[in-house]
Amino acid sequence: ASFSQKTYAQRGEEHAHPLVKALFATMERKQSNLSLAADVSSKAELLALADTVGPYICVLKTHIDVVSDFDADLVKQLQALAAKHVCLSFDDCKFGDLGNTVKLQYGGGIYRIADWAHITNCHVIPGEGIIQGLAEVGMPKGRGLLLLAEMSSAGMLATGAYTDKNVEMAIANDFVIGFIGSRRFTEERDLITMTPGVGLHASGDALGQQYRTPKKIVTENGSDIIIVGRGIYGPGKDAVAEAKRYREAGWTAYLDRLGH
Ligand code: 5BU
Repeated sequence: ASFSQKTYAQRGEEHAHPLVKALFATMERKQSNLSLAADVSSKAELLALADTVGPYICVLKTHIDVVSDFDADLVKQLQALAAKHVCLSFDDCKFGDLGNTVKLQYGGGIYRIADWAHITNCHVIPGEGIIQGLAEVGMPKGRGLLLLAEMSSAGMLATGAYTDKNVEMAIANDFVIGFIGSRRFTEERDLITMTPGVGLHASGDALGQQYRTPKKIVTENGSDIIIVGRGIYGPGKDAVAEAKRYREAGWTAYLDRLGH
């Protein structure tokens, strides 16, 4: 059977990577394939959002470099919240440089992404060396990498042969656990797809973002995790109510895919 036809629980049992096993187990237990994109610019807002929405998500996605009062204590508190709510941390930093450079960026600097983010991602524009560089830092720590096989924005250039190359590289590299993209890309091994640009109402924003529904992404396209930001915490929204709604929509779309 296609991976899209299997339950998250079964895929977790059959998966070789401990991080992916843990992710699928969390998804099943919390009945959530929802990741929160917590793009807020202060430490207090980020911690408050992570704590209130934490019960409804499987992955907390950050852009840690947008937090204007970032400090080491923020990381400590985020780790504690991830443990409290049993969700994984994903920093969406989209590395894109030479293997040697990304090693420095991933393991060091002020953010020390590899020390706390279970998942990160990269563009493969420099070639396979970027995966090897990140793997040297992340593999010993049990981390996982997503390749940016596609993006959600209007006019994005990751298409056709470039997307296919991402898939080839993912299959060939154990450090890669999946993709950012809009669909399931391969049946060769169980690589997860996480999809940003998901919204129940808005069709996009003024800067190129495009939204599709959980039904389109999960039921029809076979993606595994929906990533939602402003649909949950945007102006005038009740973040807990919206998180519950997106969790329900994502999970229903998954059950529909299974034919339940
Ligand atoms: P939104 O508020 O739901 O539009 O937030 C989407 C998030 O996903 C935001 O953090 C983006 O940086 C991120 N994103 C995206 O929207 N599209 C992409 O192709 C990739 C990341 Br990769």
